Amino acid sequence: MNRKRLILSTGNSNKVEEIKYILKDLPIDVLSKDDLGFKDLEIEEDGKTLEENAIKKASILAKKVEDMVIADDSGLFVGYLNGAPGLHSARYAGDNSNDRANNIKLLNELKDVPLEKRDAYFRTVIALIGVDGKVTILTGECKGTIGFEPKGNKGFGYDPLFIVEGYDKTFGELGEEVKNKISHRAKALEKLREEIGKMVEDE
Ligand code: ITT
Repeated sequence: MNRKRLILSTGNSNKVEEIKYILKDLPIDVLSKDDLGFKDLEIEEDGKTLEENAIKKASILAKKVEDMVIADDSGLFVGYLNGAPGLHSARYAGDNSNDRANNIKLLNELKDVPLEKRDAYFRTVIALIGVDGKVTILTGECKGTIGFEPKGNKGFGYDPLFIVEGYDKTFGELGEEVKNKISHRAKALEKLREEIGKMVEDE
């Protein structure tokens, strides 16, 4: 029997690495859209929620392949900033922004805000589209605090600023082995693993 394939609809190579690492023991082949030659497939994220964006990213690619597809839409929600950058985490510092510019903007927005008011959480929403077109949503969250300066050079995005609850260290310092066990994405992928396990068993 051919091994099943799961295609990742994301242009973010850091996410691809994390997802492949977390799902490495599943009895399926995990491939990115770049692996399949869809590198140039740009999908505008114009939804009003992470869910809408995740479903849009997954369904556009699902129409082009005959395999299961997932997309991940994630954001950092800071309490003091009423949930910003949230849905706009990727482009917080402007349309052509990058991780560094986003981190600088976040630090500026929280200038002089004391530690006890710097609570935040990451949220990941994964949309899974089965070969029958069925959509399943899986979510994960991770709580923490925004630090006063970047620490550590592991991970990506806001990781160097995000001090993980119960660890006293940023994801940038903790590194992939810890992050991929406890992160928002790891939690959503743990649920995905169960769903896919069921699908593989059912056949
Ligand atoms: P795709 O849409 O192609 O998957 P993206 O980078 O645009 O890639 P999102 O729309 O989900 O991804 O944007 C989320 C942004 O939030 C991302 O660019 C990072 O800046 C940040 N982010 C997401 N997950 C993160 C994580 O695990 N650690 C740190 N920052 C993260």
